[in-house]
Amino acid sequence: MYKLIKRENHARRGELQTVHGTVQTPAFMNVATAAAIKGAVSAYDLKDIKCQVMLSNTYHLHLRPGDDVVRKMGGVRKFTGWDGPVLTDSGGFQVFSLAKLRNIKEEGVTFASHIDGHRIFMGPEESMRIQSNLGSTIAMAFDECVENPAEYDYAKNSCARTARWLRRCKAEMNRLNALPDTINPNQMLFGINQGCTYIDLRVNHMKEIAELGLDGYAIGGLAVGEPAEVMYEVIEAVEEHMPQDKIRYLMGVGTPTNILEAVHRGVDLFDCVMPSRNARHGHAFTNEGVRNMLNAKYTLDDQPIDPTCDCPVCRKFSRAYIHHLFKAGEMLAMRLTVMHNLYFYNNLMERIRNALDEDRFEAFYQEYSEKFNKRI
Ligand code: PRF
Ligand code: ZN
Repeated sequence: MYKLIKRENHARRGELQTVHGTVQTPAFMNVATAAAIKGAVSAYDLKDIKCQVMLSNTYHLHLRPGDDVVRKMGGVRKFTGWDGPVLTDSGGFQVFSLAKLRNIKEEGVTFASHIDGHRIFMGPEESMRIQSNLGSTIAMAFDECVENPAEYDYAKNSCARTARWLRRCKAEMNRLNALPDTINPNQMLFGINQGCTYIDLRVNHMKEIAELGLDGYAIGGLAVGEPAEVMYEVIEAVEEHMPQDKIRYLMGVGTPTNILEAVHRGVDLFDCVMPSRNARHGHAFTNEGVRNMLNAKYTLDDQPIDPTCDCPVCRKFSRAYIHHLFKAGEMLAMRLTVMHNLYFYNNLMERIRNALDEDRFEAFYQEYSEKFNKRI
């Protein structure tokens, strides 16, 4: 259940109560696609980096090790050792972005595995059954993430189908949650808004799915190549029609600046591979902007990555050491930089929450929205 605590203009401070713990929002979810955070970060480390929610993937875990295996091992929380809330993405997005030779029909999607090419069918019911086997706290509806750009007619038909799929997801989840041997009989379902960049499609779709009384609502199909300004316009248009008493999740977004802009427009929940992916390329997020740890200027720099950061990495290691680890190709370089970046994101959300609690989010937003984008 989502509880709205307070608002500052459109920005919202709230909490999401789940059977696996309460999530303070706005919040960032730490991406563990194949039940592992890339960069050798384990459940062991997650509390140290202020993680509240872990995110895993239906598509990846269905292919490997198989959701039947994860189920037998007690679900994704027991399997990974993370005992807090877990959100699983439905596979919709990954089927469309990773799998080859897709064939979309009313029933669902047939596609070739990106691992060995074997053909698989996934529709709303299959996605819900897999997510039920994974035993996640929150399951995402099975959707089609419409490509950008897309023809209006294509987007319109796809959107209507995603809405029909959502009803099927809801019915299947109700059935699964009521079975006697379900890992998480309280699994929640979030619906996903689509409609490409067509405002009328977006708004109609949102109005339609808002009536289903789901546990939360996501905005999907953004950050897929459209300019940031277009993304912000879509959020503004859709947000007006999102229920106030339900959590709002912007899928796969984004930079610290994108997150601030979205919180400013009324979004509560985020996930993105950026902190871990950028770290693996030596890019560290800081309060002053993005630092490239491969830069030779750090060879003899005894400062931490970010002197204002109190993460476990910044408390102990110098830029010089991390620079050396990257140059030497040591995997510790990635692990330390991923830990710092995830902490930066989770801590950014905490700073946003504190600012909202103290009625100074607007000032915080003004101070940082540009700064975070700089390359230093
Ligand atoms: N749908 C699903 N997962 C997603 C997206 C989507 O549209 C996106 C879009 N940025 C990221 N992850 N199911
Ligand atoms: Zn740090």
